[in-house]
Formats: sequence, C-alpha cells, structure tokens
Amino acid sequence: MHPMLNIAVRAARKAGNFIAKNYETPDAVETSQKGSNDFVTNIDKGAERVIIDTIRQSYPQHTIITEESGEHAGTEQDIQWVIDPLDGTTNFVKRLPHFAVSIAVRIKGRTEVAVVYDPMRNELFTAVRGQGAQLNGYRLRGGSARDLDGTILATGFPFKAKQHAPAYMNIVTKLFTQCADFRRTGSAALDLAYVAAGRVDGYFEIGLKPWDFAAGELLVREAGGLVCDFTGGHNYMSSGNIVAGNPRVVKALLAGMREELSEALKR
Ligand code: 2AM
Ligand code: CA
Ligand code: CA
Ligand code: CA
Repeated sequence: MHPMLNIAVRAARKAGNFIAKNYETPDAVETSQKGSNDFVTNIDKGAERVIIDTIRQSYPQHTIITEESGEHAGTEQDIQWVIDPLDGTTNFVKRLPHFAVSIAVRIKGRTEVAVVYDPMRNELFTAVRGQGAQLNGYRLRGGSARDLDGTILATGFPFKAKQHAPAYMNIVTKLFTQCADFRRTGSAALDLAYVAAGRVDGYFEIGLKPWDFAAGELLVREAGGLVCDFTGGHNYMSSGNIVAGNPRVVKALLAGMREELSEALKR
C-alpha cells in the first residue's frame, strides 16, 4: 500500500471512531456558531486534532491544511494534506447519521492519495492516483448513464452564498425536468464518493472549499469520472463550483446548466 495512504487511512479511522463514539453521547457535543447557518462542534475540533497528531507522527515535515485550524506549515511545502475532519457537521448536530472524514494528500498541487471514511456505515473510500478507487477494498466503477434520463443527481444548496439562490434554483428546475430525481445529503465528500461508487449518477454544487472536495475529486477520477467547473473548465480549485459524474453525464449536466448560469457562476 502507498505509505501515505496507510497513514491517511489510520488517521481517518481514528477520527471516525472518535466521531461515532461521540454521536452516541449527544450531551458531550458542544456546538458554536461560525457564521450564519454555519456551525462547528468540539467534535470537529477533536477529530481534527486526532488526524493532525497521526500525520505528524509519521510526517513531521509535511504541510497540513484543515477546515477548522487552517494551515500548519511544515518545512516541506510541496506536500500538503488537505483535511475536513467532519464533513456534514449540520447532519451530525441534528443527529442525522450521514457524515464523513475527508483526507487528501497533494504533491506539487496534484492529488495523489484520497480517503473518505463514513464511520456510521464503516465505509472506507480510498484512491491512489493511477491505481483506481476502492470501497472497503473493492474496486469502484462510476455509473454508466448515457444522458440524464433516469439519473439520480446529488447537489448541495448554496446555504451560505444565498445570492446564488435564484440562478441555482433555475439550474435545478432545468435539470429536474431531465433527470429522475435529486438527493441533497449535506456531505459534499460523501456525494463525490457516491458518484465514484455509482450510487448517484452526477453531482454539482456552488462554492465548495478545498477540503470538501480534495479527496472526493480523486475518488471520482479514479472511478472513471470527470470533475470540472460549471463551464467544463478547471476553475473549481478557486471557485469551488463543481460538476462531477461520468463523462457523458457531465456533458449533459453542463449542457443543461449553460443557459441558466449567472455571470458569477461561469467559472
Ligand atoms: P461541513 O459540514 O464540513 O461544514 C458543502 O456543501 C459543505 O458545506 C458540506 O460538505 C458541509 O461541510 C457544509 N454544509 C452543507 N450544508 C450545510 C448547511 N446547511 N449548513 C452548514 N454547512 C453545510
Ligand atoms: Ca464546517
Ligand atoms: Ca465540509
Ligand atoms: Ca467540516
């Protein structure tokens, strides 16, 4: 096994077990507000600590970037761990058992290793660049849809950037007439993992952060899928506007979205 995948899996399992244990003891969960409609708990921070400590034991020189505590610079800037310790905090707080730990390793800006771990279902999604994507050790192949007909699409509402709501709703209206149905799960990392697993056929969302999609992006690619921005380009690294699915589904999604995009979403 890739040595960094080994450490990423160890960190994700330790953090996932910590989250699952605390899911059983709601009184131990302390929630505070980061912004409007945006919460963080002591469990997000505790899981992050577990992950950082695990990585630091093996790779003290690497740089670590996390949602809750930002950048932990190492002497090695070319190797960056991009981490969301708990993706789906709103679900966790509401006691809706759908959330995950997301860990990616980027070397010179290219993602080499990805882990998304769902501790409630004990599902471990992994990928190494060029070596495919797996779920609990079994090879993943994304969905085989040829167009949007009959597809299930995952998405996330722009819960923070509500100025995008009108354009977003226009996109949903347009695509809804072409697909079978939508799912809105509340965890971007699991949405992307589910695209990789073919559990949903396509996915799009506005304004993700790097830690939301760093691991999921590699899972999708290694399962034979594509990830791009709303115009088919590569601006999603900065815009966080993401479309994912098999190449034919992505093409159909982009075609459906095209006329509904506001200027701000054309990147
Ligand atoms: P988080 O739980 O790590 O903050 C993109 O949709 C990301 O935003 C999700 O993966 C999730 O990451 C967060 N998110 C999704 N829906 C949300 C909501 N309604 N309120 C706050 N955060 C949300
Ligand atoms: Ca958050
Ligand atoms: Ca997240
Ligand atoms: Ca998070």
